[in-house]
Amino acid sequence: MAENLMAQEQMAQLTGQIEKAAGAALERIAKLASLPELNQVKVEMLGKKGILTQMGRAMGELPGEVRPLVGKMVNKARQEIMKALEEKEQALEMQALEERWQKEAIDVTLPARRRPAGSIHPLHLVLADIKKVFIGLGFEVVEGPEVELDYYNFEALNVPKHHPARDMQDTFYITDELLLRTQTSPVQIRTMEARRPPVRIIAPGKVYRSDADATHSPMFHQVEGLYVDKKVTLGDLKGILTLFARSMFGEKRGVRFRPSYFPFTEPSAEMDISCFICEGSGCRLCKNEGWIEILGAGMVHPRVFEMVGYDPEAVSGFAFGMGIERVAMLRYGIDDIRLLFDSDIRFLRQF
Ligand code: 2NM
Repeated sequence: MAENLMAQEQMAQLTGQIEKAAGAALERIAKLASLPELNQVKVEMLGKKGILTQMGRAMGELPGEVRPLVGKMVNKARQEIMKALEEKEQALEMQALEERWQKEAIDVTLPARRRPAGSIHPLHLVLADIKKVFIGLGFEVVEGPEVELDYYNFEALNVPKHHPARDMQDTFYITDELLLRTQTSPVQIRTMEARRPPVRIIAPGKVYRSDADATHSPMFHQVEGLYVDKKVTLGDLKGILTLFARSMFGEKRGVRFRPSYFPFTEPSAEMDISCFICEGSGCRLCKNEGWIEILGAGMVHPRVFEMVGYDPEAVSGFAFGMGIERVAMLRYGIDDIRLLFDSDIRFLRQF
């Protein structure tokens, strides 16, 4: 009986302790506000000195008759605590996720950031048009070195040793024999050396002359053309270049050829087109002339043919050259060549 009483008292005490400890644990869990905190408490409660382990251990020390009941309680308390931890963990994980979603939320209805699209440089627009016309006429595009031998830039083009064009003041010399090409004609010479007629080529590219003002740049671009075959005539020159002028500047364009002089052609000419702004009546663009100079041309000089090993009695040809900047400035009404090289996007975006 006394034993029984003892056991009952012990049980009441134990139950109280268990309830208290479990209540405290549940309360603590309920107050947890973050995952790191929860993990710490979890380790604490499940660890060696943790409430759950201690409860289990205490069970072993109970007298046999109270063990089932107290054991049941302990198990219930353990389950409740485990469940509370799990639920808290889930709730906190969800909360953390919600916070992250909130923070990383993207407004997919916002307009996309604009990517600057860029545009084609006016010199490239003009060159593309020039190429298109001549490719359509069976010409091939050929390129060559910008650092040239004096031989290809002057000698083979029949430019005499003391011609003003050879002057240090006009030409960028690197050594006595090397220079920056002043025209793309050396490409034509190299091509003639390498091939037999017929030759139908255009040579676009950078050229260099020591000259700088509103209409001259020390580096600029040229397109030169060459047509060599049996029986090429001045009539072919006029026909092809007239067709080119009208494709480039409009079918209504009038053209005229004025006599000129180049050491590498004979006869030589400048080609003018009727002003596409005033149609010939006179304006600022054509300086009241009604005509605009567009290119230089001529029949290839026999001496040039001899120097590339062609027989001037067997073949003939015409050649021409134009400045791309000049054509671009005329076409787009640009009054200062430097605008083409400043790379100011406010300027370049207009084309
Ligand atoms: C021009 C004007 C006239 C020309 C001549 C040659 C070559 F290599 F065949 F002799 N190429 N380009 C030429 C002729 C260039 O530029 C105003």
